[in-house]
Amino acid sequence: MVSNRLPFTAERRPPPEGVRFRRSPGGLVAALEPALAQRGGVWVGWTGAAREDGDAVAGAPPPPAEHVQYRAVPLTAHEIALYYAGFANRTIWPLFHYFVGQTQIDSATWRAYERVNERFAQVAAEASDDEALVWVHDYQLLRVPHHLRRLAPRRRIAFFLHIPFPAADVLRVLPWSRDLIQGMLAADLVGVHIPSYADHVLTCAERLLGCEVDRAAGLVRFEGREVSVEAHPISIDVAEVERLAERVTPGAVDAAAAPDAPVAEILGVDRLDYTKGIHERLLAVERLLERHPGLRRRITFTQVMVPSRERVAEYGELKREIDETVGRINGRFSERGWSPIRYLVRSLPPAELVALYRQADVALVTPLRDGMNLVAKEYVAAQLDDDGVLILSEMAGAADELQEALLVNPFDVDEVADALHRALQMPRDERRARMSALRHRVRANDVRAWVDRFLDASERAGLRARSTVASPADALQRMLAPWLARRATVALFLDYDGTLTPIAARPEDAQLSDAARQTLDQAARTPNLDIVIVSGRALADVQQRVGVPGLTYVGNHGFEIEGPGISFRHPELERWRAALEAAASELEALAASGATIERKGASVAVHVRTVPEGERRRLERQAEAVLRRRRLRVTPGKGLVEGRPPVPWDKGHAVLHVLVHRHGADWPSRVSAVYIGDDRTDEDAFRSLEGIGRSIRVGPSPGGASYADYRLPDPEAVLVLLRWFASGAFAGAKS
Ligand code: GDG
Repeated sequence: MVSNRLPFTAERRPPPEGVRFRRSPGGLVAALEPALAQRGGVWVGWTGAAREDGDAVAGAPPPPAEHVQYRAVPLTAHEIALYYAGFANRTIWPLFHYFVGQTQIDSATWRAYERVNERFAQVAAEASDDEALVWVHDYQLLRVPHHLRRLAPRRRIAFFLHIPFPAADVLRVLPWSRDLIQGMLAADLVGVHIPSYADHVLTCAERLLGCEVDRAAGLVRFEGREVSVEAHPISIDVAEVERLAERVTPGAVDAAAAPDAPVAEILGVDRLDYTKGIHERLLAVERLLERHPGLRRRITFTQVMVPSRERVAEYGELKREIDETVGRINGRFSERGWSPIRYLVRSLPPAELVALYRQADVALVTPLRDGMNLVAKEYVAAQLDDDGVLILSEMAGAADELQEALLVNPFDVDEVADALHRALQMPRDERRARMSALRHRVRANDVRAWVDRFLDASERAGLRARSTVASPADALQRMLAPWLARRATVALFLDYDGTLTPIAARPEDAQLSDAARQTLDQAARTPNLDIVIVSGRALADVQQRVGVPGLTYVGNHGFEIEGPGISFRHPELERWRAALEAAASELEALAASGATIERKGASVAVHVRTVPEGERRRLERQAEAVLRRRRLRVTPGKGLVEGRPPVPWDKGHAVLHVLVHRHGADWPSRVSAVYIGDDRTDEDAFRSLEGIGRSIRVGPSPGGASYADYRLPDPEAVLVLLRWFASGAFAGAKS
């Protein structure tokens, strides 16, 4: 189990006591721990105390069951500020709850989030083996599946998100939206509360990552794996709520039947949070009292508010605002012996909370947006007499299941006030009909049943992911086909090293396989297919290595181009020839340390892949210094440093030059341009084609960032895709 917090809370006490821990109450912990104990397992999480506050791990309470261990992920106060109070609670939390204007965009907090998620993944990887199932929880850890998959490719991973997953147009506000979806999709199963969140995950995977999606089956094909996306509505510990409710004498007052009855109880229970709609709810109570003066002295609204996220500044401001509104409304309506609002700002013991549930005639659960909302379900479970009315926000995930509640739009103060009035007038028969239906449903999906179902689904998803090794090239074909079918011609640009051939330690060893050459040969004769080989190598070198006539060749990162009807040399080359020669001669001195110097005419490269690792950085620095002195442009590559003329010309310019020269300036309406490459220098071409062509990055990119639309794992997969192009099958889809 991996969650932001271990299942206990840390309290800082004055010395000598220091940090003290208390077990967290709550249904989720109560359900997860027995599941862990039964299978044997480790719970990985943060203790809640900063590393500077002492050895939190040592002071942690022992696990309550045999076969359960706690493993703490240490965080410094600075990391807590950036990762937890920052990215998790000031960026993801507001955005995923549709508070776009309140979403902070700050790359420093993002970097900390990434770092901390990686650390969680490391601890989880160490605490598990390939037989284990790793269950990762919630929005603080969206990147953990990604890092865990990298560290332990065969782990079974399931992820559950406890908050809403937003629509694609909202998610894309975040500069790191793609990273977050990729992070989750590294799991075998992504679980959310309700079908609409699952739909949003599928749409985001499709639109933001270009994944192939099977909506009917709830599957995303991502990096050669099939990921299940499923709705699993969470629930509560029904038996525990019922047990506590039985000890309470019900205080239900039938306000409708006895118009002079002294008091009807309305209840609200929330963590202090702007998503919970507490302020709007108070305004609805005020509106009720304004409109129905007869209800004054006869109703009391109790709001329990548990302080939370005190490290996040917005929560302090919100608290002040709610305090003021409570004071204003009480000031306006209170009379001797009666105040409309009872305001409890603290966490109550579970028995007291359930007593409030049982005694409330009406529960007012009106979040502006909520993943599920457990308070609604707890209130229902506590109504042992099937009495009581639940007013529930349509914006809570719980509204999907709890349709017999009075559903309201929490932003509409009038509507909520009307619903309150209706609840207070509701005939007993209607109350019982509604509440018994609700209670029936909540009892049928207890949190233990939820855990079992989620674990079963994880097993199934893990098995499927292991048995279907979907070919990534096949998936890509299916995605490209409809786009290719819209234009008559395909221009396919292929990088050489790392794309058509695996990267070799010495550049001279990177030979094209016979299979690849035969496929290129066939492709050269395929109608409506224009193949262009693009390389950083000298033009003559790449022409000789591929050796297929009829293709277009781009050498020296675009400075030289040759093919049917085209012969181009960049006009600036002559001017820089002398500087390149001089630099190359000077660089020969590095050969003594094992580097290879490659003179490519329009550029010069120093290869250090053959140099012992400890020496490489020093040689690279020396090479860079020489090139800079000659005023050449220095570009790092995979195991090499290159110098080129300092003119704004790269693979991207060359690709556009070929397209315009061959097909005219308005080529995008007639030609589908596809670029496949693996290197940093290919990113220039990806960027040039953004939106007007399609690009595919081969292998991983450092830090995961790329301008490419799609990915393929290796040159083998490129060859599979190339065969499909060469067969002409891409034209088959044309209508
Ligand atoms: C997140 C999602 C999703 C409240 N006051 C007291 C107290 N509570 C307990 C309630 C309930 C829990 O806190 C609150 O759960 P919610 O579901 O309402 O909301 P979040 O904390 O925002 O939880 C949410 C949930 O994750 C699970 O997936 O439903 O949508 O936002 O259990 O009873 N407990 C005690 N004293 C209090 O005063 N003991």
